[in-house]
Amino acid sequence: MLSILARTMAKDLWYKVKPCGRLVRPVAPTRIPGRYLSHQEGLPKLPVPALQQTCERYLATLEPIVDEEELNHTKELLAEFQKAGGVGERLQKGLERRARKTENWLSDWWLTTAYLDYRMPVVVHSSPGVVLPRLEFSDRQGQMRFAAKLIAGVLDFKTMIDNETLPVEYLGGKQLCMNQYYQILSSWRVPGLKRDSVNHAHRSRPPTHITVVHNFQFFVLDVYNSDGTPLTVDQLYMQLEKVWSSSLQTNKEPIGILTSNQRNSWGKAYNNLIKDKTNKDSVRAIQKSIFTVCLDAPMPCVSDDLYRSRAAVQMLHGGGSRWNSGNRWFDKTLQFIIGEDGSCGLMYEHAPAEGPPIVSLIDHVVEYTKKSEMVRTPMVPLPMPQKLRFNITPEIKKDIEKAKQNMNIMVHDLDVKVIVFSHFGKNVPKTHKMSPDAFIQMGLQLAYYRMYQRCCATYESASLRMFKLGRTDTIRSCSIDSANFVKAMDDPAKQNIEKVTLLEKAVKAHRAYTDMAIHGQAIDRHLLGLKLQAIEDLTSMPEIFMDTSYAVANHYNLSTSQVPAKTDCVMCFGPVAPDGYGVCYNPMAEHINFAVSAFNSCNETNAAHMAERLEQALLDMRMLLESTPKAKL
Ligand code: COA
Ligand code: HC5
Repeated sequence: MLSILARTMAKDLWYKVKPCGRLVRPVAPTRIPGRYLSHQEGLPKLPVPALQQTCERYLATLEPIVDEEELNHTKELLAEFQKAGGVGERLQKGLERRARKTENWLSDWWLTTAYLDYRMPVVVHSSPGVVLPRLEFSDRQGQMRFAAKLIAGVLDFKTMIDNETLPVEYLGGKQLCMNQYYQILSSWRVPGLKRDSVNHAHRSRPPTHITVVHNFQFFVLDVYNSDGTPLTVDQLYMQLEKVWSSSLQTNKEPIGILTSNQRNSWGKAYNNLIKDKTNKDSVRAIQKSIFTVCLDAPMPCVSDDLYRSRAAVQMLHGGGSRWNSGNRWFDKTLQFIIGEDGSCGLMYEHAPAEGPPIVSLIDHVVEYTKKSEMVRTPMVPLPMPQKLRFNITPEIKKDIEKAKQNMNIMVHDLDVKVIVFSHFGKNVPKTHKMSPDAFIQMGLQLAYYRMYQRCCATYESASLRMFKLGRTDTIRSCSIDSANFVKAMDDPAKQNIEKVTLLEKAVKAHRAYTDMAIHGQAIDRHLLGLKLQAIEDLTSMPEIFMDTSYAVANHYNLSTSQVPAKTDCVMCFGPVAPDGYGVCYNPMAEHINFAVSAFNSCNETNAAHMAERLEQALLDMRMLLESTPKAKL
């Protein structure tokens, strides 16, 4: 059989996927029944913005980041592109047709473009990490006890997913698409030679096991009793003890490190790995598990103020082949990571879902682990968790060695600084009647400008989940208004009153862009859609996409994302440009957790310096607002 069956993440349908990776007609729709579906059906469809609106807005976002000559050139290209009867109009019609025919014109394209076609390793370049507040334990018993509670907490959340009793989420007063919740458990990514795929265990055969990895050795752990009830915390604890004592050897091949490699190389190694039946069965068991739990070896000790930064890299890459990078299966959608020293968190493979569903799972699990354990444990003996075997041929060994080398290069290259900005949180911007998110983004703009004396293309994630199967669009935080503010802020010729007015204007403009983005009227996914439509139509690439301005606009020196959580956790991800920063933040009421990342191989960037500048910028902005009496405004 030439074609294989795979399930797309974007739609809850079975598709045939040809070996080339192209999706073809659905063959046997399988839909999730009940409340979920009726909610989903009530959601609006993602609109296609008007062509002229996108062209105008695109030009406006270029103004602070390209020079006048480039801007004028782009203006001409855009005029040509959008003229009546021109290429733009034709592509726009194609997009509108696609929007009529599909549930979401963007989601399949986005999944393939942003994730499945992206060939860099998922580690650092795609998969985010989450660090939980440090736990009290500092030994193996504590680690096991917490792991057992965490597993029970995730299973409790899973019950809500299975019963479709998850509370529907809201943004800006509108209900959000809940589809991503149904994609995060029992799913996995598969490497391909040119394109990856994401898969999800079939609902008619739901898995009942998780995988646990310790000292690079994987185990299948059944987490349900024969009557369908989940194992209790005590039962899970006993099972984890068994896993631990069956994996004491520390000289095992770190097979999981293969998943950290560049995707084409891993695709090739994968095909070779699963030629062996034992290996194939073991890989399948990991893939189809509900999630993975990584019981990590202790990481190097650091002082308290460096702890969070060290924990962030533990979640992002595991510290290298000497430490815990082999104690992972990076293609698994969800991996919970628990160290012996009280470090705890998770990493997730990004293709199936955005951060917010993962974080709401975390919030639930953290609350669950705080509850006292009342459940009585049945006295039935449980089977030994099954150790997964791998036959390591010389070729596989060579692939492992290569993956170790590449991983260690990535580890050395990633610079992460976590700061807890403790001076204020959402409270201060709110008292000044400003959007906290916009205030933080302006802080980032100011920090960047002070460091480089220029503005840069800036990405902030905006949720499109108001729409059926919505993922994200881009809020371009660098605007004419942000540029006016950052340039004025340190200008001694400017009065404070003028600076306040410019800050207010910049914050309002950012909030307005956010509203436009979450309502499906931003420019980036529309431009991407027009470009992909041109590829699909086999027409020549419109010049606006081959233009220097387009390259500058998509070179994000600042790649940022707000992921709010109830739990005081730190979220982190790597930069998306070799000379860029990744900045993820969790704004709480009275403090803000920031993780700033950069690459050591770039001489111009430094995560700690950027974090310091950011802290100073936010303090200076507050000082400005507080030292300028309201009466004068
Ligand atoms: N005066 C007083 N309060 C204000 C205000 C103002 N002018 N503007 C906003 N606020 C309040 C809001 O009411 C809100 O109150 P709450 O704390 O009670 O909820 C709070 O400040 C936060 O609002 P704001 O800072 O404006 O941001 P937001 O919560 O609307 O979030 C985005 C903005 C862009 C982060 C959000 O729209 C979004 O898209 N989130 C998803 C991002 C995502 O998916 N990230 C992960 C990608 S993997
Ligand atoms: C646990 C927090 C994860 C946040 C991840 C995130 O923000 O991913 C962005 C997804 C998107 O489509 O905007 C991508 N980004 C990391 C490059 C900002």
